[in-house]
Amino acid sequence: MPGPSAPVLTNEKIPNNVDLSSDRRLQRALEKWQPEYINWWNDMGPEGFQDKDVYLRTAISVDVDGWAHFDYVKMPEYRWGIFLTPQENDKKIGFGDNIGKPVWNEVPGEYRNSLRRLIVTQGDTEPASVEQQRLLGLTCPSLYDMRNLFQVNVEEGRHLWAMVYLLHSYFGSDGREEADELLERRSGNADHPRILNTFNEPIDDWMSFFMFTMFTDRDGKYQLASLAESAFDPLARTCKFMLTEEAHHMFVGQTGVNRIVRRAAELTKEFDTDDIAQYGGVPLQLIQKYINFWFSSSVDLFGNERSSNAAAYFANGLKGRAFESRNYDDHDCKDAIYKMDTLAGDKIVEEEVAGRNAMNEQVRDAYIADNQNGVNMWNRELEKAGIDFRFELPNRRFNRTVGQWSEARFNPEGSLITEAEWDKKKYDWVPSPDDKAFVKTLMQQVIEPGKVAGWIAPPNKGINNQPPEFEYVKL
Ligand code: BYC
Ligand code: FE
Ligand code: FE
Repeated sequence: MPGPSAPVLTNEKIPNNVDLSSDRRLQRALEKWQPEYINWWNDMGPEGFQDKDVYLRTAISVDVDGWAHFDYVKMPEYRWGIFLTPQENDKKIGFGDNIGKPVWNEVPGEYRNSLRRLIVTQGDTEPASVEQQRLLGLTCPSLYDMRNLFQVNVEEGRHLWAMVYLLHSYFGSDGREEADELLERRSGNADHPRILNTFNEPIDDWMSFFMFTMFTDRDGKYQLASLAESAFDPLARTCKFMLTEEAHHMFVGQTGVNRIVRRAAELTKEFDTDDIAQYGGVPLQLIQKYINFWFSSSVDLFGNERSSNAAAYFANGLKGRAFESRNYDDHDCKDAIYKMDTLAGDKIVEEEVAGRNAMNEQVRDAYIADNQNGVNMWNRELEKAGIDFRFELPNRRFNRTVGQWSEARFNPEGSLITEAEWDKKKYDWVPSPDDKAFVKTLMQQVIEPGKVAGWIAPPNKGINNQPPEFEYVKL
């Protein structure tokens, strides 16, 4: 519940901390886009629950302690706002050729196309994920989970607003056109798909949803953190605030999978078998297959191992590495060397690559390490239960569709295999049609407050200090 000193939502049509009302042209342009956005939300947003009251968090400022306001709201009436972290005095560019020079508050002409492209690619993922998840409310394992789904969805909607604000403010009529197109592409549509591969994959069961929020939203964390380093300061400031919301999305994934693992461990012990499908649990092997699929797809999202695009973004200050100042010493990288595995015929050999050309791979390294921490937590759940099975992240070469490893087949350990071996084994590694059909049988909607479906353990605690049995959605 909001404390007595919590700030109240403003009456402006578009809540913001960017003094929107002082720029009438921009305000009018965004107010014209707003009904288009609402149309898109009504068509492509959560199916079946648009008129229900949902207990949601709304960003109302960027104050560390007071940014989040919790209350019941009908999703189409959610106050999607524009919030940038405060401008810092004398802020300097932190990496690349322009290091030490003041950050930019306008878009330099020579970087206009590159920046627009980065912003559009980022923006495109946000509505894509809402489209991918639109039917999940119909099969939610609890009201608590349904609420978390909708929370993630409205915040991805706000992230779209964040990018559209930049396109409208800084990119003139091309920016407005791009903003319109962000509402026109559709996840999974053969003729008009979303830009990046993972955002065209179906998310039609909750196993996939939790894996996506674990692995794919974490790509969001690393990409946003990379853009938060940008010399184009409005982009940096908007991404910095988006990261605040992102933490909850990954929490949903991390704890969601953890609860599936806990339930699986309970059933394994209760019936003294790991064949727990017959008792309505998700076998650990099957959880591993979902990990393999969503991790490998998300690993694709970092782009080519060697990228001259990424080298130019870095040199020019458009996009750094995630947590550039905190986690790296050399912020120039002109003379840096990065040692990278490369496929040479049927051998994997180490090669030296110019550091700036290896930016995508460096961010991917950090991303993989972060995921490993999450997997370790799931394994502790198994350890506590006295079960020997352990989850593993597949090797980064496994099941790739982008970059050098997409040119051959690899097993989860990362060894080169033949196409024939892949065909024979692939459904030992990623979910088969039968696996998906089984998972579908588990996806039965549970909506009684405090009750949870049989394939997943209840949450440890509720949201915003409310109890788990709170009426998170009024049906
Ligand atoms: N699928 O030189 P390369 C999030 C294309 S998630 C399809 O390596 P670059 C969220 C690439 O576009 C965060 N195509 O590219 C999470 C390029 O195309 P062209 C999203 C791909 O630029 C959950 C070509 O391959 N944000 O926020 O170095 C829920 C050559 O590639 C893919 C961003 O991605 C792919 N996976 O790196 C909601 C940040 N990967 O030029 C939200 C902005 C590459 O040949 N984007 N290609 O037509 C970027 O920084 C870069 O575009 C990338 C790619 C890192 C994605
Ligand atoms: Fe997002
Ligand atoms: Fe997210």
